[in-house]
Amino acid sequence: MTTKIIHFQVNGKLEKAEFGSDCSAEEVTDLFRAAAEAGPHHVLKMYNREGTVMKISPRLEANGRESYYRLEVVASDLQGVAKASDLDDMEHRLQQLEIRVLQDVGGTPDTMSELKSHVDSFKRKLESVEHLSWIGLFKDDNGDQRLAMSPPKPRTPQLSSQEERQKVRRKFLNISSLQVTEEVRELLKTPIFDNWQWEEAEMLVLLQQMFTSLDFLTAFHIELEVLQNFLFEVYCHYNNIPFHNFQHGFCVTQMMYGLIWLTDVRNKLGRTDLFIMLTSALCHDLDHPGCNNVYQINAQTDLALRYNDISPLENHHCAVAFGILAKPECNILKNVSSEQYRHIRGGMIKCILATDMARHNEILNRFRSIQSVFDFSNKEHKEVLMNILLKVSDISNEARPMAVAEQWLDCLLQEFFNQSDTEKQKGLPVSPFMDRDKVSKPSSQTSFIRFVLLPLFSELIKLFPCLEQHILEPVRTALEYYSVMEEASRDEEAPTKP
Ligand code: BYE
Ligand code: ZN
Repeated sequence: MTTKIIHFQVNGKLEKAEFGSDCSAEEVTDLFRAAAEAGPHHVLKMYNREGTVMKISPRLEANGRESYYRLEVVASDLQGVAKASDLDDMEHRLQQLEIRVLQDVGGTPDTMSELKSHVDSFKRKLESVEHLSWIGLFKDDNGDQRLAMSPPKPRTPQLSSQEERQKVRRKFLNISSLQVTEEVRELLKTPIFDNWQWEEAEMLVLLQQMFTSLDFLTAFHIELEVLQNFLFEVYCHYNNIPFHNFQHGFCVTQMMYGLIWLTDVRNKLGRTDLFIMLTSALCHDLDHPGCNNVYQINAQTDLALRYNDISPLENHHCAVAFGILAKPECNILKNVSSEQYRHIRGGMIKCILATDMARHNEILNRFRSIQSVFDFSNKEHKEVLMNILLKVSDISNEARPMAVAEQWLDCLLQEFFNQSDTEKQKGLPVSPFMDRDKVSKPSSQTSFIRFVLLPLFSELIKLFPCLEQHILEPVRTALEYYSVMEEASRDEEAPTKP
């Protein structure tokens, strides 16, 4: 029999484990479980120096002191933890008990009321996460938790399979010659448009409709086939992730299109500026990996290295956009003069880089300072306005009908939670607003609307008062809705005693 020595770090301490080759898998796991002071329902993960997860088994490779592994308790598998349905049962029993106590004593004792309100509040808390089962908090089978909890792949660009994409391409080309109905063409020009009703091939046709109806094909001598190739490539370069996917790119473009039609920028900005705005909107999140700049920088990803921590994502989205345009069959700019190409490229770069929310105040303040003297013939003024219009389109989900907006919020939180889970696994700092233990939909949205959306939208409305009913009013309604929800959950946390 041989003895194996494993050096590993757990809870900040370096430890050494020794076991014989005749040990069972269970014994080895128990050994590490004890070292990590983990309970039977915790999931353990062992990482080697490269950050690769190692299977905890008797065959675990022995290592030296300098090449110690890292042992982490990543999560509880929630077995043995009460679910809302168990609580229903507990509540029922408590009710029975209450009736009996009432009969015996003639009133509900204080301790009983307290107990009841605890069960109530715990139940609501549980229910509020249970309906978020898509986040992956609840297992739906007893499959291998270790597999289920394997670290999320940092990027899944190929998730929408080649085949699936070709199907979308065929359908898009098939239906692209059909007329979009008058009703849909009008809806496309407003924030009440519901993106959830459309499949990807249809969205591509709607994008084609937007480019066509703004006369871009004529103005920039774009052949329809090249536009279609371009749109399809854009679709292919969005990843299959919860929020920053093709649907988001579509929605931002559609909102920009709406803003162009609802305001008179159509007559005040040139065709080229409108083209820059719509195309930037479409490309502004290309190949988004699902984790934000803070993560890229903290995890020292390839993107952060490539762009020296300066807006790595936005630089990347923009670079991918021009990578698509570099393919002749997709180059919707191939027939414009080199001077015009330079102008469009410069404009798109500025617009896309301005979507980095870390620069939100910088850009909003720049707009504030010129808003009262805004001059449509001033090149700099126009550039700031274009940045603002893209920023507004980018974060304007709450200006959409409630049912449309709420689904988007769920997608966003899912992506945020995925990021914070990865951060926890890698021992990186976790942003509190991404922590599933700390955020709730109402509290995040009331602050976001109060401190981000309303100040931004109000500034734009000073320049375009007609936008008030289209974007400011729905956002105010959303704020009321979330405030009521927030108030209700606050009451729940601090039950008022009789
Ligand atoms: C932003 C930055 C990056 C990605 F958690 C998305 F409260 C966003 F902070 N967007 N886009 C729309 C949003 C929204 N962030 C929030 N609400 C939105 O409606 C707030 C977040 C849920 C949180 Cl700003
Ligand atoms: Zn975006």
